[in-house]
Amino acid sequence: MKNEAGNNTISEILSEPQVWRKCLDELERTKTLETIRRKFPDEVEYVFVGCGSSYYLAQAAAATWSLITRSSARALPASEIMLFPKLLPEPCQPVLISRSGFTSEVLEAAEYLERRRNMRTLAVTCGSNTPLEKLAASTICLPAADERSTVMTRSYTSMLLALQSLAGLRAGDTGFLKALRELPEKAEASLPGVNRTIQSLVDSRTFADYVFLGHGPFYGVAQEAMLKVKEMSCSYAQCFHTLEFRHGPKSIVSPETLISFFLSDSGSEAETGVLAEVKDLGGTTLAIADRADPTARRAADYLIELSLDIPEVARAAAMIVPGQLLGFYTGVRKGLNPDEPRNLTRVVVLGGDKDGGLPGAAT
Ligand code: F1P
Repeated sequence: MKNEAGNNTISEILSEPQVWRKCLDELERTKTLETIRRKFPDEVEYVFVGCGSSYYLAQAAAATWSLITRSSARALPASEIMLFPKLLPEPCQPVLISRSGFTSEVLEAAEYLERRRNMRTLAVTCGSNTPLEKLAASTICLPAADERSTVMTRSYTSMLLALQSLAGLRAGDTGFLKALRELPEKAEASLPGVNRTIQSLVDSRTFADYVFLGHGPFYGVAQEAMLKVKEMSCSYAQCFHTLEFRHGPKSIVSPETLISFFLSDSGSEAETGVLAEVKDLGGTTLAIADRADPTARRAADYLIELSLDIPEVARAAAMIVPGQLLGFYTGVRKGLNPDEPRNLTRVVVLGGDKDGGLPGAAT
């Protein structure tokens, strides 16, 4: 395949349903999650930790954990643990998320938690034999989900699915676990239509800036969509909880701003109310839903319906894919190469510690 701009990234995005199936099958075959389930406590607060995309993944994982296991969970950037360690609740169960397993802040957090706070940590990564795996008490490795690209796409969704599966296992929620197992096949069926809709949206016009809105498990998804558009298209993008958008940020609404709504079931009426309001204010709207109600249909300039018909929390991984595609096609339209995003490297290694970083890591 000739080396067109973004070849690696688009093929990794379009491979997601197959990679999800591969990762879930491997976790099932090795019984990794059952082993992890027995090793870690139930009754403490889980704290999901990461950087960049992996922090936004942590947000979606923490919301999933709270909703599915009914026990409290939160997300923190790894740098917060480094700089404000007292923010960490005591006791808690830290879960450290890093595609590479080389990111300095995550390694520093792992070292601090394991050695200074004597906490056993669970790590989730796509790398093999990484410094993170050496530091953590247990590690979930998903090598099939790793990417050649700098930006995280299938690694975000696959690591999220692994953590959602662990939550379902912990809660004994067989319906949720079944929905996650069905997701790859259902998402594979809707992906070509989603891809075409986003391509035609980007082909139809460009936007001055982007806003992404979501609640619950879809807030971390909206955050990640914001980052994908920033990383791959160097566009200005913001993210808010949907109803928070009313409290000031809506002053920026204009036809040149594309405002994307990740619509949930639980918050559908309230979220669709904001969608209708933004449309009335003259904003350009993209609604991403499983199935859109008549109000959403009327207010959406562009509409993605995933039609997965599975419980909303199980849809989180599939909901980010339109955001990944929006960032990709917008970048290509702007003449950029999403495989080589401006100013970015695959791994952020602070202080130039060459041993700790992959080739090309920032210092
Ligand atoms: C985290 C991360 C990515 C970002 C870029 C630099 O990496 O910040 O989220 O997109 O690739 O690294 P990791 O800790 O998940 O490997």
